[in-house]
Amino acid sequence: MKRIILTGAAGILGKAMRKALVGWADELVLSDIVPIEEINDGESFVACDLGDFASVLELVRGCDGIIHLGGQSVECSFDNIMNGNLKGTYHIYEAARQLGVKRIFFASSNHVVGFHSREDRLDANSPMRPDSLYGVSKGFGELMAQYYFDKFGIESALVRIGSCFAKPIDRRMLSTWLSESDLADLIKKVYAVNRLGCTVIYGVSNNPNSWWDNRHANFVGWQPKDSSEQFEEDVFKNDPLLANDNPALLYQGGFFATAGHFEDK
Ligand code: NAI
Ligand code: 15L
Repeated sequence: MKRIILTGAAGILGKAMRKALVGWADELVLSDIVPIEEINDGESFVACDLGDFASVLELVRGCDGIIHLGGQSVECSFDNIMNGNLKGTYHIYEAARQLGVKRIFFASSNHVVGFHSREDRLDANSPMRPDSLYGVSKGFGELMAQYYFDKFGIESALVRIGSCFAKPIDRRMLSTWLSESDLADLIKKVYAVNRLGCTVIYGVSNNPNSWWDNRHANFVGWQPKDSSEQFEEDVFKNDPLLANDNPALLYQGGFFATAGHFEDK
C-alpha cells in the first residue's frame, strides 16, 4: 500500500490501528482535529477539521486510500454530529471524487441498526433502524458512500463496528466485541481484495452470540480470529445482570436506544 490517510488518528481506534498497521503502508498519513505530538517512521501528521472542506481537500491530495475513523463517535449535540459526521463524511467523499481516490474504509457503527431487537439476526439487507442521532449520522455516511459508488465508482467498505476495545467490558459486548487485531486484519483485506464495490460488513469478532451475519461479504476474505468467549467469566463477575424488563436489554444498541435526546446547548 502506498500513501494511506487515517482520520481520527488521535482517537481510541486510531491509536490502536497505528500500532497494528506498522509497515503496512509506505506512508500512513495521520489526521485529527487534535494534535498528535509523536510521529513514528512511516507516518506523517496533518491537522484537519473534517467540517472544513478546504482542509480536507488538502489532506486528501496525493493519497491512495482513506481509512475514515474521524468524527463524533458517540451520541452528542446535533451541531457536533453535523460538523464531524454529516459534513465530514461528505467532505471526505467529495475530496476523494475530485482527487481520484478510489477506495475508502468507512467506520460506520452498529448504532445504524441499534433499534433492532436482540432476537433479530441481521445481515447487509436488514433495514437501518438507528438508535440515536449518532446512528442516523452513520446511516447518512453509508448512503453517501453508496451514492459516490453508484455515480462515481468510489468503492467503500461500510464497516458497522460493534464494540472495538481491548476487551469486552459488559454483557452486551460479549455479542458485539471486535478485537483490534481483527479490525486491523479487516482493513488490510479491504485494501487487498480485487473488487470491493460498496459493501456492508459487520465489524465483529468470532463471538459465540453475535447478532450479525457477514456471509454476503465472504468474498472480502476476512475471517475474524478472536472471540469474546475467553472474557465471559470476568464479564459475568463484574457486570451485574440488568432486570429482565430493562429496555436497554431489548435492543441491540443497548443504552444508545434508551437514552433520551441529547440537548443542544
Ligand atoms: P474516538 O472518539 O476515540 O476517536 C474519534 C476521533 O475523531 C477523535 O480523535 C477526535 O478528535 C476526532 N474528531 C472528532 N471530530 C472531528 C472533526 N470535526 N475533525 C477531525 N477529527 C475529528 O472514537 P473511536 O472509538 O476511536 O472510534 C473511531 C471511529 O469508529 C468513529 O468514527 C466511531 O464512530 C467508529 N466506531 C467505533 C466503535 C468502537 O467500538 N470504538 C464502534 C462503532 C463505530
Ligand atoms: C459505537 O459506535 C461507539 O463509537 C463506541 O464508543 C461504543 O459505544 C460502541 O459503538 C458500542 O456500541 O459498544
